[in-house]
Amino acid sequence: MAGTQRYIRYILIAFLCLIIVYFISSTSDPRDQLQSATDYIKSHSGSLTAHRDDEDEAPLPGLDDERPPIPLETGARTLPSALEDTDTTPNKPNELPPAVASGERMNATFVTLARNSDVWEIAESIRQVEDRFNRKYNYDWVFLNDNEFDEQFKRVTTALVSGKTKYGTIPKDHWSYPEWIDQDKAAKVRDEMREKKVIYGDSVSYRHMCRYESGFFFRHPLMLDYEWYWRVEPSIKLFCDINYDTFKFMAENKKKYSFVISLYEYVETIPTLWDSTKRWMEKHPDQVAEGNSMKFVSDDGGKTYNHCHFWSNFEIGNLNWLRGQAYMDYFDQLDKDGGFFYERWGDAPVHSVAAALMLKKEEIHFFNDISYYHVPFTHCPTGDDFRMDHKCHCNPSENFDWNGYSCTKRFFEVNDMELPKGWQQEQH
Ligand SMILES: Nc1nc2c(ncn2[C@@H]2O[C@H](COP(=O)(O)OP(=O)(O)OP(=O)(O)O)[C@@H](O)[C@H]2O)c(=O)[nH]1
Ligand SMILES: [Mg+2]
Repeated sequence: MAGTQRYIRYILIAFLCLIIVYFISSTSDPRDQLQSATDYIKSHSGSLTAHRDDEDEAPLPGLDDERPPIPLETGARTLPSALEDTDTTPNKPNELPPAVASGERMNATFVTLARNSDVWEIAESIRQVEDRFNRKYNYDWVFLNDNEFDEQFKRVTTALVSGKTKYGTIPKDHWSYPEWIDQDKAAKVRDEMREKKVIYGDSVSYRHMCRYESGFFFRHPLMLDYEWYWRVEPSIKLFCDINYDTFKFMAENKKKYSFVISLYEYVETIPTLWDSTKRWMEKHPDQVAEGNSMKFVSDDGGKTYNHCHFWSNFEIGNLNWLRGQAYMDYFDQLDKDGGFFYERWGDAPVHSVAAALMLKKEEIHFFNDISYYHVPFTHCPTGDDFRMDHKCHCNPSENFDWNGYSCTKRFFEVNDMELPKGWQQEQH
């Protein structure tokens, strides 16, 4: 019995060896396969050209002439000239910027305020920022939360960011009612705003968020290590490549604050913001800059606010400016006056009014080349050539810049800047 089993095992091994020998000897050179594929296309060029009605009987460019097969070692990047001449795919190789940019880095970080439940929306934003910019620069990313970040949030975001990631919990007293706030009065305001259907008008957490972004994020211990920040919110999009270091640009050009979209604020959310601002100006006239952008925020030399503001869900700015005496005095005035809770002051008008009044106008920059979306507005750079050169995928008909509710044209006028060529055609 044992002898028979051994005999069968020998036969099986011999059979297996035969199969292996046959397999090795029958595998042909891959170059032969490539050659025969070319021959196959050639032999079918008649049927392909039959669909073209512009050139009767003309073969597809390149398919007619005798050409050597594509050498394997060149890979897909070097196309035979026959294919380069066509206007079909594959397109001519269009160089991507280098994987990592050379040169020194600035002392800068991305910063995001988020809840654990925002993880997938912020993941989307990070991927956009990394693909279009940060994969080349590897800047850090600070995440801040009024609760502890959970493991999933940390794992997902750490995997996506090319720089270091840091996770901070916000101290309680930066995310709660200051002692001087009458909470019953604040609750009544929220009820009224709910009735009037003011957006986020009945939300307590939204108010803490706006107050935090107005006066605290730049003082978080994790932020103290940095001089520059780029704020990123969940579910934003970037539509064009950014092939230079935006932080370095800010530093070299003496910029302190920047924006991509500007618009008018809902009046119901900030009825007395300007009164508070005027109180600060009266107390600290020395903190109001000469050559500021008052004209951007007021049409009557400072008597009233025209509600123009930079949309702060995107910001690249200087943290030392926000941590400086003037901005801190301004924030303290607003905080004491209580409008974060008795109204619904947003951090966007707060940062904007501060930038407009305490910075020289040349210190505020419009990043035309950072194409951006945050629901519901898009900034898509004006000019076809620019969009092609920077591999933009935004639809220019969705550009908000020249819309009647945008304040960007006013920014150009205040700064004597020439409007970009073609802006009229892209006015919607
Ligand atoms: N940790 C924390 N983050 C918050 C809270 N509320 C908002 N945020 C974050 O604060 C930023 C602004 O909040 P959003 O809800 O985006 O406010 P918005 O941009 O005015 O409104 P949307 O149109 O909803 O985007 C985002 O980065 C949010 O993730 C909160 O209660 N806790
Ligand atoms: Mg948002």
